[in-house]
Amino acid sequence: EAREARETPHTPEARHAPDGAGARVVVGGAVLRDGRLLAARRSAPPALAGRWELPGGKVEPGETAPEALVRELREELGVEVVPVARVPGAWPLSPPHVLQVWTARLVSGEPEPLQDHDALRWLTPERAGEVDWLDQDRPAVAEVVRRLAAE
Ligand code: 9L3
Ligand code: MG
Repeated sequence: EAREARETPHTPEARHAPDGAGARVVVGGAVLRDGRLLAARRSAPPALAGRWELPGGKVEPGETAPEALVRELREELGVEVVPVARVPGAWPLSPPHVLQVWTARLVSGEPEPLQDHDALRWLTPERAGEVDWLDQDRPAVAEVVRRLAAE
């Protein structure tokens, strides 16, 4: 019973720990094409409008993160992507959400800002720092850019 108490995430810390039990995953996609990274400017909510992100959204019950990414990018941008690899790390959003990022290959469609965004840009690694990324996306973007630049 003592062991069970230790392993069961009843504390706020456990619920809100990145990747911990109880965390709700938001998946962002680092969509790549021809050596460029897709950035999307949020139009909502007001607190985030104007900031740039790796497009994506909440993983729903019964979905894996890559499945959610495919669905979100279809809904938000009208494109088909194939998730490639998880970018190591998990970044806290407002509790209980945490951001995980996957690289993804664009396989069909031309991205359009259909919902939640009002602008898109394809950034070369050199220019990835030119947009005002959401704070939580910055470390993942930095890692993706390091990999792109090394290619
Ligand atoms: N969020 C942060 N960075 C991202 C994404 C896709 C999402 N790359 C944050 C913004 C919202 C929350 O996660 O507060 C849920 O995202 P959405 O479902 O509104 O896209
Ligand atoms: Mg979204």
